[in-house]
Amino acid sequence: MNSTLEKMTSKELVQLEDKYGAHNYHPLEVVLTKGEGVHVWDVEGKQYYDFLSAYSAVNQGHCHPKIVNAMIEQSKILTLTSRAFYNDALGPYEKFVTDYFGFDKVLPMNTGAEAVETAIKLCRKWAYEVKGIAENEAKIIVCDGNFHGRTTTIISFSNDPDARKNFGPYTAGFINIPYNDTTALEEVLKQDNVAGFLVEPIQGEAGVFVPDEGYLTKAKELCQAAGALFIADEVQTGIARTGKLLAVDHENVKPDILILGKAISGGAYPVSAVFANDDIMMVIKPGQHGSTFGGNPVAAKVAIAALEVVTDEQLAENAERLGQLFRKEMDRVIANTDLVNSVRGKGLLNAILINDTEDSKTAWNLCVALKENGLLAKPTHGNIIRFAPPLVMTEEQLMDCVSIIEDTIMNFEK
Ligand code: IF1
Repeated sequence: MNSTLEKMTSKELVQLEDKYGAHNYHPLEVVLTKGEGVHVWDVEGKQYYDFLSAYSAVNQGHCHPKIVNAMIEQSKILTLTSRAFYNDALGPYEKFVTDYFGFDKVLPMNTGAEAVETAIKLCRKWAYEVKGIAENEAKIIVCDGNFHGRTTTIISFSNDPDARKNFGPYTAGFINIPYNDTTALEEVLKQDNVAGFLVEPIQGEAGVFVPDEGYLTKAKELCQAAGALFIADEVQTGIARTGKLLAVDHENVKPDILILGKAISGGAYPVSAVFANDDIMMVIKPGQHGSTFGGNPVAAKVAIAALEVVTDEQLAENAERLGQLFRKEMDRVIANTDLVNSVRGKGLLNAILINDTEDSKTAWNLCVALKENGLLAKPTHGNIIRFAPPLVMTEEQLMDCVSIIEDTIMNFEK
């Protein structure tokens, strides 16, 4: 096979994945080869608007030159030392990123799931060594409908049968309560041995479920009163996606532990991070937690560049403004169709609810039609379609996308 002479077709590439890759995904049938800003191209050369942004990792747009350049330049000098030695990129990154998010300390990891695991370990250790909970008794409160990643511990407290079933035995020490329910939280915080509350400020996988205003404020207050840590998983909602740098900023709530991933690197490289102040973070001592790749020099340089782009290009402000416009336009479209029930979301993390059952193919088929018309999105939970374009989108591009979505909905036949 000579890739410069024979270019493979989409169909051939799909067949390769099907034959040689594990079947742990069911992708939309489009094979991408290039991305730039809000656009991606398939191997046949067709251009699309990307309305998934790699699940909100590519907030800064595909192949942002500043981020790519940071990655290339650092890759030529030093890529990995492990944490057995110091490297000259990590300290400056740690100073930059803790200033940026307003915490004493950061613990660098690579993927979102690893960062969630880190937060869980940190919370437990704090509970035993600072709060004084008896060994192995700590409990962490989590919400029904959560999505925090794919590790054995994390799926132990998922309610999604696909994510969980036949992966047991499960990790103990978690209590599930309904999302967006401060009464339930207050009740369960009365139990002994509660170490913390782990929550997504907006539930992503649950279908972009935005809690009531005041939920996060009240939840933080209740945690504080009970001496439990408020842990925000902003892997998906963070980095300007919802119209503020962090989704908790909408209510000016400061988490005790903040978890970031995805767009902290602009999707160029796996970078995640856990933030806390010294009274919490300093319970972890040398040898007690780590990662070969976490805090590597490329990650450090890429993350600084990616966060500078967020500030320089005012991506939070853009997400807020375009998000308002998008929901207004969708409301107008929805008023004229029976196919869609409603639109919800914050900033540029939105979803439309299709007027059909969860087991119907309607949302999937609508995504196929959107793809034909040049816009890529993916259903979640069968009848919900998530719309999360890169935040570097212009108003003109957004209105172009609204036309594509409107035309597709209006011409769609079940
Ligand atoms: C997949 C959803 C998005 C996350 C939150 C931690 C992680 C994620 C709040 C773990 C990851 C992903 C992973 C992706 C699908 C996806 C997702 F549909 F499941 F909900 F984004 F919308 N916390 N979310 O959303 O981060 O370890 O993956 O880096 O393919 O599983 P990771």
